Amino acid sequence: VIKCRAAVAWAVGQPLSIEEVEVAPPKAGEVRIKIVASGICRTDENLLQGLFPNTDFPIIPGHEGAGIVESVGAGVTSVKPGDKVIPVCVPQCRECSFCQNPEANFCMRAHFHESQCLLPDKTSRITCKGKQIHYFMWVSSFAEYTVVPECSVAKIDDAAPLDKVCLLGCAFSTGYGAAINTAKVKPGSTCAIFGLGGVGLSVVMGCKAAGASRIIAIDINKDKFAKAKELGATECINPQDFKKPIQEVLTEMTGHGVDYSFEVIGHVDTMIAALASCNMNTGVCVMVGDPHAGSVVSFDPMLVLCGRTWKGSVLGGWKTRDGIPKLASGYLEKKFNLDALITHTMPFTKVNEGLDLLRAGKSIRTILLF
Ligand code: COD
Ligand code: ZN
Repeated sequence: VIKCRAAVAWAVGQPLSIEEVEVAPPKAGEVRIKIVASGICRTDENLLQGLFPNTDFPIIPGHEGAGIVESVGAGVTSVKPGDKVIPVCVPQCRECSFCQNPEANFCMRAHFHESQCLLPDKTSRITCKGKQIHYFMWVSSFAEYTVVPECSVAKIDDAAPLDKVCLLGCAFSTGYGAAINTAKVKPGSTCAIFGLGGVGLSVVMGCKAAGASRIIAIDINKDKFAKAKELGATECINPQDFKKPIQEVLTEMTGHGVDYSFEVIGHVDTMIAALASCNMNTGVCVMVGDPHAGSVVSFDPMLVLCGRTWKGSVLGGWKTRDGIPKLASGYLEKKFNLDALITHTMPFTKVNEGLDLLRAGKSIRTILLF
């Protein structure tokens, strides 16, 4: 058993508490990881605000981490102690029908199918003050050590800097893949991205890499525009600067709507606005933002009847254990810029300050160092 520190959420709405926890050795099929760095994502904040009703407290948040394998349980073959890894919030079991389908990435062991608040044997390896602590999406990277199933561990290049590639655990992979894999943006096309957080800015990078000639970035916080332009946006607009609905503004700007639109906020109204912003016949709208549990969207069916495509994307469509190592190598080959997403770096014990920066719209990504 390793005694170490972790940021524990004891109940909804409370600040995280830095606690000493006990992390038991990995059982068969499990991997114990020493976390080195972790990003803070909006989804962690949503968890703390109680927006995931099927999630149990006390819990250790964090799902954008990177670390080094400390030890492995019986039967683990894909990683060994000392390997650099990214624990992934969408597993890849390599056995289920989705894993065996080359077009699919939402493994049947992912959280919509199987709760990931506890390990597959319905226990946790982490305890604090005698209480069992729950997992967040089989990652819980706001801890110095975590134990996760082998199907949730991606082995990456030994040369990868963990304080940067941790962003491949969520933000970059989710956004970049939504453009490249899910929308399959074509060269010369026009794209609109709603929401310029770490995920939305990664969509901007994906659209640029795919050769889009017009990339319109949309946010109610104009402080995000400079970074969006740096990463490839050709125009930035704030819906609050217009009297008309933003979908009408975009339709006027482009003639009959964009080729690809992306919702990267998680609000029902911006989902409809994004759908209506792409052209009525060949437009593709990709939903990336996680809607609040229980939200219901109502929309005019004519929006889709004329040919528009409305699709979702989970973790950018990557098969995680295959795709994330390739992205880590791509970063080492300087194929894309993760560093631009990092606005703050701090010791993990300051995690509440990092969350405050996200809430205030002042950070893109804060990297916690362990
Ligand atoms: N119109 C325009 N922009 C808005 C609006 C609005 N009405 N409301 C908010 N925004 C902007 C904010 O100003 C902010 O800049 C941006 O939207 C959101 O950015 P962040 O930094 O708060 O959020 P991210 O980028 O960290 O994450 C956003 C998601 C909602 C995409 C994320 O939480 C999520 O749901 N992920 C997708 C689900 C998924 O694949 N999950 C895998 C693990 S997270
Ligand atoms: Zn995330």
